[in-house]
Amino acid sequence: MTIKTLLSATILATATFTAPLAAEEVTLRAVSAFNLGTTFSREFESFVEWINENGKGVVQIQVVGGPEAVPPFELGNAVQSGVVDIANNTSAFYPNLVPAGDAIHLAENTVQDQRANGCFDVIDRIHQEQMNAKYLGRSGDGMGFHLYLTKPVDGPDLTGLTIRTTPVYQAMFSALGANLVRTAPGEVYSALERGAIDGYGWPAQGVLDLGWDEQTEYRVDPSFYNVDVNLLVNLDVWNGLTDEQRAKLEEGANWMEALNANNAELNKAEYAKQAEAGIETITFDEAGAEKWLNTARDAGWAAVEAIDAPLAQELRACLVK
Ligand code: 173
Repeated sequence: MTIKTLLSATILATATFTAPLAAEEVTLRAVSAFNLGTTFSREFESFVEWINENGKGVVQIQVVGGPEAVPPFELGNAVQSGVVDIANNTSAFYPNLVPAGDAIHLAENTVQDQRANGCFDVIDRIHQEQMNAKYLGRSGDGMGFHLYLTKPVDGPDLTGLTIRTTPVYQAMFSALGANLVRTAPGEVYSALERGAIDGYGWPAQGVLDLGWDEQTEYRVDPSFYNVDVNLLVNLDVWNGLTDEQRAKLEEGANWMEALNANNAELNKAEYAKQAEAGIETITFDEAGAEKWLNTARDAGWAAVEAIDAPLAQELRACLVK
């Protein structure tokens, strides 16, 4: 038995023992796709603390671990099958399950706007139908993605560069001529160190947390898209909870989403720290920036349309206003 199988079996066994009984406190087991204590797990861990504080006697969450517990690209399957009850995961790590999930990072409005205009329900519906998961909430709003490089570029042309990607950057960077290598975050540092890649896509925040600044010379501005890091609950587990337990989790998710408003300040602070760490900013001129952002948007939506045109249209209508 491998460690992973053992871990899965342990989680499964424990989950069975804690299967919800009416009106009793239930403990849900959660895994994050991102290293605990780093950006993209932090809001999730705050959500867990909030639930454990405010959900006493109703619902509790036990964090089992990060990518060392379940590899990021397998976490979608783990929440789908119920090996974990809750996942903190970005749509880019489960394109096999919800291919049109790529649309979420193309959003130009906030998750609060999407709750108000019905888009959140569409996103929830596709997660339920395609992934057997309740889409509970989102962190990351208000933060864009960047291209980080070990060598300079002088415009939006990535010909000849080998760039680490995920589905987030795939359509855009390949439209701009890059060679792409898809890896989990855990492989980026050594790929840079070996010179196997000339750069990587990553959000505005988190580079220093992961120590990648040691291997990074440049950040390309402007940023594009909107980060999505999602709270997903196995649908069978969700359906087995009481109304009170579900309401508490929803309340916690709303509380977590309010934290997204801090990202504007956090982005600025992170850019200052990157500069201090010696990362230079390459800022395209107006025409370059326009091409960069238009390619991001157009190639991004074209990729979602190629996956499911009617769904792309439905999502675009409520994600861009
Ligand atoms: O670059 C990535 O690994 C990625 O797609 C992502 C998405 C959201 C948050 C952090 C990283």
